[in-house]
Amino acid sequence: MLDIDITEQFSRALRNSRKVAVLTGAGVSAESGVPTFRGEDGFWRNINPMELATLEAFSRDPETVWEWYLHRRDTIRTIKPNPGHYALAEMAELYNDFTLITQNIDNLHRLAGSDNIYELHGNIHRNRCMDCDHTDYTESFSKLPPPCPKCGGRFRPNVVWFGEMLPHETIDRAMKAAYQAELFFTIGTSGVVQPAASLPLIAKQNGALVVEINLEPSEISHICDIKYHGKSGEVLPAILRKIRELKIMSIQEK
Ligand code: BV8
Ligand code: ZN
Repeated sequence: MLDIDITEQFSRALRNSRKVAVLTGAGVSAESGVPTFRGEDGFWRNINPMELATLEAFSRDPETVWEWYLHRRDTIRTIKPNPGHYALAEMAELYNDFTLITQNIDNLHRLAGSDNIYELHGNIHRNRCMDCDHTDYTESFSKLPPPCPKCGGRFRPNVVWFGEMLPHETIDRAMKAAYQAELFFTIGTSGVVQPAASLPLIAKQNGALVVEINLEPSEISHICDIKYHGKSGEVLPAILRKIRELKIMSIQEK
């Protein structure tokens, strides 16, 4: 069981923060077996995911893009949340105001019991009609995107592709949570993709203590006050244990 060093500043923030926000990326699901986006394991049939996750690729070759999502749905159906997902779900119970913002579309935070989740880039299990906006959880296994059950239009995965706007309400609420946070965690993200990667900076600029948990330094490490370079599935449970100890100490001191 990993034991981690906690600075006095971090322990004060863990004990006293009322508003906590968390941004997660593909790295938080890596220990569940979900390939990350920019790691070696992220490629599919030697195609870079960045080239597949676009409307242009889907319009040009719907079959290949649709098949990539079917392949990822199949992978995700077989995997489970890891201790990092569960630790975040339990951490949320220990704070009045805890917001979980994820770039991931794999639904693992919800499976681990988290709620109040902002899925910035959508959810892989949902489809959306490009003509009438109807969305549903069609578990379609057809080789080609199925027609929309409502209007017969063109169905697509209900995720945000590169070059597409994020759902307004979701990103607005995520930015508000970052703005108001006293303690902000950025976990398992390379900090490359915008506007998600700007959230830690918004938190920092508005006075939050920003803590990074990532396997290696990222594009946003330089703005983080505290950095744990390790596996989120090990570091998060260790932080959860510290929070519990601190909360018990606070009760005993009263
Ligand atoms: C938008 C859904 C307005 C699909 C995804 C030029 C400059 C700046 C920005 C842009 C630009 N040109 C275009 C843009 C905007 C673009 C962008 O940011 N591009 C980047 C690449 C430069 N953004 C957009 O297009 C967004 N829309 O901005 O609209 C607009 C429009 C046009 C032009 C300008 C503006 C929409 C972005 C959403 C794209 N969709 N996903 C799908 O998944 O199929 S993003 C995709 O990347 C995934 O969601 C993924 O989560 C996300 C971010 O990647 P990470 O999560 O960080 O994953 P990554 O693999 O990179 O890193 C994992 C990290 O974990 C690593 O650091 C690794 O070390 C670590 N790790 C690994 N294992 C562990 C671990 N850490 C801890 N524990 C472990 N065990
Ligand atoms: Zn439709």
